[in-house]
Amino acid sequence: MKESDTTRDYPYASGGWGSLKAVTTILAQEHVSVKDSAALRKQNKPDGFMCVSCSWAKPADPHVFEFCESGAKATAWDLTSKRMTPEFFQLHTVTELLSWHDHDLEEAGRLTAPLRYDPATDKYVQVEWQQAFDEIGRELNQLDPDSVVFYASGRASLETSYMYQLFARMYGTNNLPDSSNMCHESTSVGLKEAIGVGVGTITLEDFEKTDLMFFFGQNVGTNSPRMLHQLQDARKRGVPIITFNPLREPGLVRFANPQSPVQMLTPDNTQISTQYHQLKTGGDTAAILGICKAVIAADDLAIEQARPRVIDVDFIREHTTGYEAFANYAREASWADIEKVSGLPREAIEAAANEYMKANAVMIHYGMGLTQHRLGVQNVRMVCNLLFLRGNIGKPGAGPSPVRGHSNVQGQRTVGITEKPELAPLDKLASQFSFEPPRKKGLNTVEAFEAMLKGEVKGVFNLGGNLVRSVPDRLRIEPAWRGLRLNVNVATKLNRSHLVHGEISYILPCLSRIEIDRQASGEQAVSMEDSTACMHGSHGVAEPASENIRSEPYIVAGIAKATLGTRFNVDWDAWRDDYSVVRDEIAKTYPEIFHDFNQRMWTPGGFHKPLPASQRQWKTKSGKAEFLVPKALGEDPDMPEREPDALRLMTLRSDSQFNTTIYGLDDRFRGVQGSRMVVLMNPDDMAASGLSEGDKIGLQTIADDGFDRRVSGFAVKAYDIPRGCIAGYYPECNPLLPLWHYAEESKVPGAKSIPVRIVDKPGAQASA
Ligand SMILES: Nc1nc2c(c(=O)[nH]1)N[C@H]1C(S)=C(S)[C@@H](COP(=O)(O)OP(=O)(O)OC[C@H]3O[C@@H](n4cnc5c(=O)[nH]c(N)nc54)[C@H](O)[C@@H]3O)O[C@H]1N2
Ligand SMILES: Nc1nc2c(c(=O)[nH]1)N[C@H]1C(S)=C(S)[C@@H](COP(=O)(O)OP(=O)(O)OC[C@H]3O[C@@H](n4cnc5c(=O)[nH]c(N)nc54)[C@H](O)[C@@H]3O)O[C@H]1N2
Ligand SMILES: [Mo]
Repeated sequence: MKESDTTRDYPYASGGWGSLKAVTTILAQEHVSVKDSAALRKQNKPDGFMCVSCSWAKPADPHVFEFCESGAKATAWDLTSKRMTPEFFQLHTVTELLSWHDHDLEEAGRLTAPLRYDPATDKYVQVEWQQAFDEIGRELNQLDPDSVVFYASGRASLETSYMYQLFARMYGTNNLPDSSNMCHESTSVGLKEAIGVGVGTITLEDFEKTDLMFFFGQNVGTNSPRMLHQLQDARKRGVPIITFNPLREPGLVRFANPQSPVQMLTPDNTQISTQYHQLKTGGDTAAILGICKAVIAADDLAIEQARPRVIDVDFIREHTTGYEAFANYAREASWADIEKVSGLPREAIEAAANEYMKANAVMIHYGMGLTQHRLGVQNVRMVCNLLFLRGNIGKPGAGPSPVRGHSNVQGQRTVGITEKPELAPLDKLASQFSFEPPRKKGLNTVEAFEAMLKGEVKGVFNLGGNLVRSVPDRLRIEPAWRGLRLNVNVATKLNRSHLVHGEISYILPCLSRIEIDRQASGEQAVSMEDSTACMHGSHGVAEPASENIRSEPYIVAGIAKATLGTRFNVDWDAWRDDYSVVRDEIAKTYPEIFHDFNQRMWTPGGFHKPLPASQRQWKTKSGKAEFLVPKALGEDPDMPEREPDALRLMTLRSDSQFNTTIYGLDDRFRGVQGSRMVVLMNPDDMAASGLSEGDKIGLQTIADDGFDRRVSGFAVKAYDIPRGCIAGYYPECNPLLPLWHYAEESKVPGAKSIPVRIVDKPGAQASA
């Protein structure tokens, strides 16, 4: 058993000099000019652009450099002076480019002109914009709308997203999957059921009022580093932070603030986690249940001894349903089971419970470590159960905090990108635009690929993203993707999904949000929603990468017009020329959220979307906040009990990537260098399998559907991770993740627990 409730020293604090050095390195690598690098000063500022990396909140009073290492890398990646011109595509066939590494494809620079695949030469060839729009419109009109999928990756603005969903619905389908289908959909489903809104309820001010924070399965130092500012301030006030994570993540252990030179020169950087519990992968329901069990036991004892109650009796009585059933389940659960599934000793869980019982206002931050499991939705419900016990929602300093991924992934949902008709304001759209929107449920991401494997999907429109890399089961998906009739890609850079072309494939290069967007009515701004449900305006500051690239609204409007003609009551040209007109329409559709949108978008710190749950109003089925009795402690129906050597593989991000965009091959925080083909493993598991550091192995998925999923060439690296759990990188490991291995209620792929076995051990015959 690992020592689990102390925090050992770690040589690589996150932030700090290493981080500044990484920023200057990437600026040099991308040949970003001094003039353009000045853009960094405008990042996440009220008069500048909103970062294209993560969706963490943007404060009203930003720091001088309100960006982090990851954000600076993302900016440099877009501002690169490298270009992928039509001449580049004349020199390289698609077949040749398919052999390039993901990193090299994007590293070759920004796309500069619209391109169409030419089967005769196997090359992408430049076309005129209008020609592209016309052909795409013609093709779409020949396809059955239900056989076309409109994916959105999460970066596109509120304006673009609103236009996109309207276009898809006027065209005739609710097939509007997005990246959150692989990400926080477990949150959208779980929180909606439990508290009536599918998003977190905390804001930045809550950090000043909280007196305890938890982290479950979120890697702040790598994936939302600007949040470290709030964590550090809270730690200075003495707020404890309790982390549950199988890996000892350096970014959750300590933080050196690069904006504080004094701190960087002294070893006295801030300790982040005051308790660090290395639970087993998939052990969160068990661990949270253990905390709840300890709280309920303490409350039972208080009743017996006639002392003040431990649970918030008034909150539970007035605001919740299902408490008794849940409490009984927790009372009856055995510590032996909880210890076994969580991999944590009872004392460790009780130590966390003791802090919880002392605190008056508690926030729970969480990420992919909770959502990307077969029981991902249940994990989210367990977070709510724990919060409800002491009324930790709808009061200052308390609440659930799902830390979102893409910079506008939450906002896309807010303005109608969803495959679920009940979540879109269809009646409103019908009257606003005098048309009959489709009412049939659309396909989410997993369903879109299930349908594609059956040959039912003929066209895919990708508003960003790199689906052949980011979705599960790459080896099954790529051949199906090749069978598409139409593949339209709006993108800033070339990626593999563009190269695995269909019969007719387009690459339509778009502006990055960092760039100045000039339209007929002048320079345009756009807007997005951050992880705390605040809306922000953003305007570009850098010159566009090419004169021949277009904004996302321009491209969506152009294709919508070419497809729909004058059949509908939308002046797409007017929307294209002036985005404030689009914002007026958004305000009409959603007056409570977006009234006076054009003025309010420049509110410092953003304007907040009203969330009934934060006022203790519950838009749930029962009208109350709902406790849930978990259906299983941690049981993963795909994890074979019968195979004792089975390992659970979690797939992770490094600090040198943004999803499928690979900036570099190092993972500085985890001490991995020069290759992403690495498996992190407990030294005892290595010994038991006869492996030494650096040995090359293959992994094979344990599944009995007759499809052999394996990836070879991983180097073994000893790591501080519980036995039976291993870690590798996403997207390299995606061929191992079966498409059907997902959370039942949300269909989020179980990317954090793939059952695998080791194959191709050194010295052994390759196994069958
Ligand atoms: N630099 C950078 N920033 C990013 C991204 C990026 O790729 N690079 N991606 C963006 C996107 S789209 C998203 S969704 C977010 C993702 O950000 P996160 O939610 O932090 O996602 P991951 O990096 O996938 O890993 C999450 C953490 O979960 C832990 N974990 C794995 N399994 C379990 C488990 O069973 N239980 C618990 N408690 N923990 C577990 C892992 O050790 C890891 O520390 O980041 C966003 N920000
Ligand atoms: N095994 C495993 N699989 C996972 C995950 C995991 O943890 N493990 N995480 C999942 C998660 S959380 C997510 S969010 C998905 C992400 O999946 P995707 O949305 O498919 O992937 P991204 O890598 O975010 O998309 C990158 C591409 O977007 C384009 N792009 C970049 N900026 C812009 C822009 O401003 N506009 C447009 N139009 N295009 C742009 C570029 O061409 C770039 O190549 O992957 C999921 N897949
Ligand atoms: Mo994500």
